[in-house]
Amino acid sequence: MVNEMGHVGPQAAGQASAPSFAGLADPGRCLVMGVINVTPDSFSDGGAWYGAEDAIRHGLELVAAGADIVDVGGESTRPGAQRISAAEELRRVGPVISAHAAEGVPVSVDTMRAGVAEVAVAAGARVVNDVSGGLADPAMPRLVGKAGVPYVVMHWRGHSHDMHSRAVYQDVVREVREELRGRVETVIAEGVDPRLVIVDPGLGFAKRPEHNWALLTHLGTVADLGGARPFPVLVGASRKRFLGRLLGSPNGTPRSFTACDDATVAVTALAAAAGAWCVRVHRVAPNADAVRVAAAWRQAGLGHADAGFGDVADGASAGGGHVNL
Ligand code: PMM
Repeated sequence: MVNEMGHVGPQAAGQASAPSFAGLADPGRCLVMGVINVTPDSFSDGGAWYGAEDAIRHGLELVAAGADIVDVGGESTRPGAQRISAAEELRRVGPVISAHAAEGVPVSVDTMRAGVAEVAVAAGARVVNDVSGGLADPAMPRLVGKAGVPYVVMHWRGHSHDMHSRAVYQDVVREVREELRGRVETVIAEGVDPRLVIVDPGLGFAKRPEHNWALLTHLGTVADLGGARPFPVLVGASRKRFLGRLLGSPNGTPRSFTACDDATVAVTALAAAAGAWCVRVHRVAPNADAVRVAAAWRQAGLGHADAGFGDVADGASAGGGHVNL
């Protein structure tokens, strides 16, 4: 299929069959990506799997619980986080990636650095997940293009230490889509195969709660990037602060991160029913159930013109009988 950028695009995420990528499962439903943060300071699980042995054990537990892929990251992106060196990042993620690859587990590497991505792919990572969408390290798109692996291009406006000041939008859905579109055009021009591009609205990254909700209810708009066909979408809502705020106490105290796992499952069900390609989550088992429920929901709706609800906030009915992306 050809999208507005004039490129052959990926298979539409909102079609009955999801896009498939070599080396990744293709179960015909939204995939579940289990998070392994090999960091002392990630906002939701910092320090829990900081040592390689703990991280490897945790990752294999995530796989046993139903993860289709594990996402290994060594650098915290929590609001206010300072950067670490590339050497330290590699020291953290290298052994964890190798150990999972040796077990045949599909691994993505969560990194903004081309040098780290290169070593990670050589160690067996099958996806590069770049929260900066190629902005933090201009060498990244070319490296990913050469490696020929799927590339998650997330919407990002700058490093974590001051991202809150950048959370200013007139129309967040339109602006995120346009900025992502610019990034996708650039990475394709740098050599990334358009069929290997996955987009991500970047929930919580230079986004206030109302921005996250608007993006979640317009995943289809974000995914199509203004073109004829959507790109696959990855959604990373798990344990994020906007869920804690929603569920906080009447005096305004947010819920703790780990007490937001049920809310994460609710978002997973909605996003998967809306056609998301993958959800990135900390607790895998209930989210693995939720994507199966959503797949049955979508399947049952196929062929029934009144079964969908399109981009939720528009109240539009989905033409294909299931929720459109
Ligand atoms: N969020 C975090 C880290 N990596 N990657 C993608 N593609 N999308 C996200 O939303 C995302 C990410 C931060 O969350 P964590 O610290 O709990 O891992």
